[in-house]
Amino acid sequence: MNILILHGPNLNLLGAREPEVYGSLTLDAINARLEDYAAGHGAALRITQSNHEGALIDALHAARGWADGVILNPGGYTHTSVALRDALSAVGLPAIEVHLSNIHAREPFRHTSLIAPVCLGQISGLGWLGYRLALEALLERG
Ligand code: CA2
Repeated sequence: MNILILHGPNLNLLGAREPEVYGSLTLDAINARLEDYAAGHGAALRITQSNHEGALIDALHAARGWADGVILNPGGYTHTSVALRDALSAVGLPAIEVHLSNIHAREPFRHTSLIAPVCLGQISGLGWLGYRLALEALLERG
């Protein structure tokens, strides 16, 4: 299986600030763990991080015909981006939304996701492990 992993805005700062909220692993360290897991399960990953809404949408479009599924942490765009939701809906790939922190236990503006309704499910609050569990779920689902 081929899986696209999308990391949204500011996630390139992981490990540098707010470890109590987002954990102490850098994004590279998280990606390395996911690559290890995928390699051990015969899956291929394409991983993109961008601080730009349009670049995330372009990566989704470019994955058509290659990806069998998508794992995305849309960062702040989770709560605002109709365009990202439309893109995910348009590509029609099974997707899982992941958040490092528990968005439902934080400020009210983080409680709503515009993306989750077009995903298979959402994993929130389990730190980096959420990505691995999402990968496991997509691989298990086939
Ligand atoms: O919990 C998550 O994974 C979030 O998607 C993270 C977003 C936030 O806007 C969402 O509500 C929940 C923010 C990412 C910011 O990443 C940082 C990493 C290190 C230091 C500062 C910010």
